Amino acid sequence: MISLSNQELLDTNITDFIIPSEKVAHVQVGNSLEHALLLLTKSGYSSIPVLDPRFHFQGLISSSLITDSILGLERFEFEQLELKKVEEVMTTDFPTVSLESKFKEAIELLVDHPFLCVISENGYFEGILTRRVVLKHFQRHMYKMS
Ligand code: 2BA
Repeated sequence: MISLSNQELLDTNITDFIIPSEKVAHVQVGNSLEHALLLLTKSGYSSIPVLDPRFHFQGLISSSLITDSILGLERFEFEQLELKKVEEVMTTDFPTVSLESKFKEAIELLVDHPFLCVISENGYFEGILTRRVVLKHFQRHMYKMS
């Protein structure tokens, strides 16, 4: 059974837990796969957002999508890295949340996704909500309850 305080937690707005866009590693539409792979490698993240020049969210790019896209029949075609653009390879098949979203919705989505992109009404990229931040908040809540 869910107690009142647990219900309050589930009804909490996600806004205060967002990592803001300026702190999120990202690439822009038009960037080459080589640039994206460099950024992914340097940042240590396995997947990052793709934005347009006006900071509108377009998709996600990951190291595995990149390596898969340059895999030929017998070898990796590394020369493709500078020829292909991120928008040719990024995925658009994932859920996003809004500034109005609550923890309950976010938790359900974070089961299958390590982070969620937070998008405003006009498609502007506000930042991300990560599993780590949500789990940390839950941990704090658990200790307070015990
Ligand atoms: P992953 O890159 O697969 O990272 C999985 C977890 O490993 C992260 O979980 C974090 O706990 C740790 N980690 C990986 N790289 C790190 C780094 N450079 N610095 C500190 N910790 C690192 P979460 O923090 O829950 O992040 C979930 C996912 O959100 C990450 O998956 C990544 O795809 C994305 N992400 C997190 N912070 C980001 C940022 N500032 N910019 C871009 N993407 C970010």
